[in-house]
Amino acid sequence: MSLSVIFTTLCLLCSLVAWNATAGDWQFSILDQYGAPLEDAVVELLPLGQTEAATETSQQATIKQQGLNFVPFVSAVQVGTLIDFPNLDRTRHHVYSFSAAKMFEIQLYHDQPEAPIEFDTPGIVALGCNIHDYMEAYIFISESHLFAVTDEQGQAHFHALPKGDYQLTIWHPFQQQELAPQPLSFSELPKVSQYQLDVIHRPKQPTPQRGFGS
Ligand SMILES: [Cu+2]
Repeated sequence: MSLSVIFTTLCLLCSLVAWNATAGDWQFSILDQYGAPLEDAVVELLPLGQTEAATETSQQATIKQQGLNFVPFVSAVQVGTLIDFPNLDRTRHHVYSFSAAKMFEIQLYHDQPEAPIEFDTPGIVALGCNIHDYMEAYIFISESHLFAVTDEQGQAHFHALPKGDYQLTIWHPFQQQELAPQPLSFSELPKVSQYQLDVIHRPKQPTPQRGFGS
């Protein structure tokens, strides 16, 4: 393929992407201090000066214990969400949190715990397991209904966002400093924003040893 053909193809792809971007889309790109895409960062948009739309039904979410780890590692939920903690492993787990936003424990169990846990206070909850010390996961409990967790490419997307003023909060479990929340305006035009976060680089969940805890 000649260079000009490649270039034309790329341009065509670019224009398709641009054409596909509809008004009201806001894309966030979160990077670490070295400029590498940062996965598992929470991006929260809190509408300012607007009344939050009341949630008709209580939201539900799931954090599995699978392969001797929590899945997903980071969850973002709206305050009032009920979270289920199904155990898909053959090993029993004992899930707990000592975080102020929600203290609870689910004693040693298999399969499905008796009832989901309601997360009724905004804040951060760190999860652990009494049996497997290395197990960890985080829940970001948001006052807003607008939040997303970045993917492997460090991307978070908001679609069909109403124009207005928002307070932006970005959070990561391994952040070295808290990024101050900042007010931002959104004009309904497709927008791309990029932010950098200083994080500690460590494996998010060490690979469990075979047979450990069983
Ligand atoms: Cu466990």
